[in-house]
Amino acid sequence: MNQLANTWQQLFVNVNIATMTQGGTSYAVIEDGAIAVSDGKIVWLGNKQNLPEYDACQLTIIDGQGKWLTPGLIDCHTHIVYGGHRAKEFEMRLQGASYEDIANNGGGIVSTVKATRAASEDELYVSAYQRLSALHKEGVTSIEIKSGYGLDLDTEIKMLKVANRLSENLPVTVSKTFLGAHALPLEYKDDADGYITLVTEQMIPEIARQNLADAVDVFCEGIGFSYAQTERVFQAAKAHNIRVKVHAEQLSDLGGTELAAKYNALSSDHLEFLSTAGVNAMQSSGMVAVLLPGAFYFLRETKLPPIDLLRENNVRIAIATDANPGSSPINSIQLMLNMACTLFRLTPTEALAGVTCNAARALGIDDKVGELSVGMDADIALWDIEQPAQLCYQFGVNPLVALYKQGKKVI
Ligand code: DI6
Ligand code: FE
Repeated sequence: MNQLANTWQQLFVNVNIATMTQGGTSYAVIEDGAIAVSDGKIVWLGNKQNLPEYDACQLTIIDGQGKWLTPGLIDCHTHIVYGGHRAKEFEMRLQGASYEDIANNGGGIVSTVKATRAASEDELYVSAYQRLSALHKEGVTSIEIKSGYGLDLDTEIKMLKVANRLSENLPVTVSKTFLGAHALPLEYKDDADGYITLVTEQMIPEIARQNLADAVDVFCEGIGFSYAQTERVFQAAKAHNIRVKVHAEQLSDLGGTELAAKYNALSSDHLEFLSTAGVNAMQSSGMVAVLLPGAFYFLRETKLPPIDLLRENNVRIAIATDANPGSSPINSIQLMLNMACTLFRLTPTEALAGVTCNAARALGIDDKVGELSVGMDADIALWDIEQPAQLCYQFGVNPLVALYKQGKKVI
């Protein structure tokens, strides 16, 4: 008997595997494959014909009955912790008000800030738990959650603690992002620079001290923060050894992406107005382009991100829900797979890479998750499909059959 196979605890057989080991250029399929798992990690994978001899009595065999395995899905950009909702604003937009009009009139993000400050940690936890559960039931095993609806130190910390609690109570890895520079709170109405001083001199140091954030994000936009203000936040993050990322070029081009590239950012997100110079900066820095079709759809945007240019320059593309109460109240990663193809004309291969390997890279966790290969965590989804493109093609019938987190069956 093979020595290695002695240590196996689980073995998936009779499965086709979309390993997602090639960035977006292919599903990197293994037909009639097998995956062996030990201590929550993938220890063998390949074609069934090459399986070493193993003792079937010593391990749990999972017969996939010819179905498909993919990596557990990753939603790399969300704002799922917040109080209240913005249905009223939705109605106003239907009557002609723009997202920017509403933001400039004290609605928008600031109205969610009010509700989030008023909510207890438990209340925020309960509503965010529902949102994360919905994503998890669609196959999500890793997620990024941003703060940014507190805009004061206590509420920002409250949000990040809720994100921690979610990771303790659901089998989902949570990457936490501090987004203090999301909007200007009312108490700093005419003093954006003063607010940035609060973010850089008080919030970031305290959040770093409590180890509450894996990354720092800024909304670099006309209705958010300027290039210079964004840079001040990046400098503070750098001083505390925290990676940065940016919401940039969503409604206009302020050059936020080029700036983020200088700070070795993980990703730049939205990107509808990204320039050629921005694409070039992404290419040379290796940043991931995170596209958010839900916000594009919900805000009825018309300007597409420069997808051909991103492709030609081999910039990795990730897809995420941007789940939030204002611009994407959509807690469905499967819908994003569909919208990435229908709205952004991504291929199904690119879309699936966008919620697996490239999403992992956008979070800096691609050494552990996002593809199925030896040494990676056994975060594995089993789907009742005949080909991977079905994950993007159809929406509304959930084809997830089973979900494993570090080898443990969680659905
Ligand atoms: N861009 C977004 O898509 C969300 N935040 C941001 O900076 C929207 C947040 C909201 O409208 O509540
Ligand atoms: Fe966002």
